[in-house]
Amino acid sequence: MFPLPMPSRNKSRPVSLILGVALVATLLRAADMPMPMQPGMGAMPMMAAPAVTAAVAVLAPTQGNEVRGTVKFTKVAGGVHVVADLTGLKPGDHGFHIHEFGDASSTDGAAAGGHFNPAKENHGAPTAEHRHEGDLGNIKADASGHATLDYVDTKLSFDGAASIIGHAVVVHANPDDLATQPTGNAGGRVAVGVIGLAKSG
Ligand SMILES: [Cu+2]
Ligand SMILES: [Zn+2]
Repeated sequence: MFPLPMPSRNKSRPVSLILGVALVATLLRAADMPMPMQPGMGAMPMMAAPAVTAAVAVLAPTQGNEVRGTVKFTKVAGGVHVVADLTGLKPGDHGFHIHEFGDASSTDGAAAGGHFNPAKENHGAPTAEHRHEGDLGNIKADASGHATLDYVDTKLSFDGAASIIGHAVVVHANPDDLATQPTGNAGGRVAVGVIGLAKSG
């Protein structure tokens, strides 16, 4: 083996010296750099987001359906008060859920994804200990297709990863059997509405 030719080493030394100086200069400059903040910002506490206490979903029919209405959610002691009022349904029970995505952009409601399930539970009845957070059970329409629901749900939340805000309410063509995984076998989606912030009180 021959050693590396001297000219190469002689040339490389000044280059590495320059790079070294440049690196030190960069580090010193970074240390001197002010924090990317507005003056005085660091001295003030961060503004906490106001607690969410009310939400609403306005449901619109999917293609070929006439189901529409509102679902209101209000924070109460022990849970969230759910008040729904829908029209245009076939008489009888209809699966009624909160789905994962607040996306009503597809004509069949499919963009709303599956049931909202932040706790990774199985599908179940709204009264079940273990259920998807989005499992609100069924809503029953009378002979004229009008349906109302009024109850306090102990699993729904307005806080953190479990918050229902930004997700979607979906009404189905068929009853939720409260057992079949992971959908309740409730059939097609007849109405979708995104859950948004509402004025409190
Ligand atoms: Cu559903
Ligand atoms: Zn479910």
